[in-house]
Amino acid sequence: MEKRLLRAVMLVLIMLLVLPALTAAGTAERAVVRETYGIAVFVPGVVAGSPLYELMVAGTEQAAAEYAHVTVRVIEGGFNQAEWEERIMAIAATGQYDLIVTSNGAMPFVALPVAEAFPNQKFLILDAIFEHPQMFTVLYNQFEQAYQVGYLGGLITQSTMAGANPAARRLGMLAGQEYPAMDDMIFPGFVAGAKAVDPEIVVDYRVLGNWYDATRAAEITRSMIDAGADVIMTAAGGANQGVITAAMELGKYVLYVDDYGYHLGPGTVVGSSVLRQDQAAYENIVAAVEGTLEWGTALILSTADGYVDFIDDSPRYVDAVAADVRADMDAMLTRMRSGELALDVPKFW
Ligand code: RBF
Repeated sequence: MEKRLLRAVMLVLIMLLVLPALTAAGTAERAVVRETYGIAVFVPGVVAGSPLYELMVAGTEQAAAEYAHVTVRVIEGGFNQAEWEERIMAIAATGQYDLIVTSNGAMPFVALPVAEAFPNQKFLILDAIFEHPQMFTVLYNQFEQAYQVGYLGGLITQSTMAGANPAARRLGMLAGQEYPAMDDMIFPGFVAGAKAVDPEIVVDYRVLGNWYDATRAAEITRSMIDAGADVIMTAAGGANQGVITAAMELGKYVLYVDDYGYHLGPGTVVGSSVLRQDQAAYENIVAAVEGTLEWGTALILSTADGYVDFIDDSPRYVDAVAADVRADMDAMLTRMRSGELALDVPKFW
């Protein structure tokens, strides 16, 4: 009798201890699954100074601001590319994020083992192309983007603008790193744009080897200018400022890409060819939250779609560039925006 009573008391005690915990766990799980939509933005590098990363964060925050239940956490992965996969694996392993948003052409391959390890994890990967049922990728036609600034560079080098050196017929280009999109889409687009103005123009193509060393970027820029280049395109993230500083000192010109850049060197930055990555992030995140995004899609967006464009309505552009150069640039841009001049993305993937 006593034994039975003891057992009954024990059972009641156990139920009192365990039941609330079980209920709490159930509630917590429901809260994660039904009440919040968690987004982790994984930045492969650092945000500050990298135009496409700044635009990705801005677009994500804009989408999240429309929903009370959407949370955003921005995680900077730093410049050690060997660590990125492990960092994303750890983010997925928390189970807290319905969506991981990231950007650059290497990220589908970095994310692939994570997708395989976590079959419910979804990824929005911007500035990249890959087909996978857990991913949605967005590639921009950067052949057209680079063609735009290459064309302007070609016009400027032939012009009577103060810093132009028409005898050399030489432009410069600095890339942070070499990778398929840079070597097979951006660089050839830049060359094609310049040569459309004058087939004799050559491009001095240099690679920095990282996305942050502005001091070294300035040295390389001086060397390109010494060799005769008068207009230099820079795609080097946080190191872009070194290119602008050196060109400013020597009275030469810079072509900036991905985001509005005229304010970074008024009179020196003469062109800004942009990608609407904030818009692409915003729209596709809204669709993901609404449950309408078609996973497995690899989207390609061009100038005629409005996601690649050249900023020609800035007073700084008007002040920096001669009127005849702007008129020739405008004629080309009008054709590209309408789709009359549509340039294919080279298949680099
Ligand atoms: N662009 C940046 O502005 N900052 C970066 O830190 C950066 N890191 C990159 C890392 C890898 C592995 C790759 C493939 C590209 C990177 N880019 C970076 C370049 C970016 O994706 C884009 O191609 C250029 O900004 C030109 O539009």
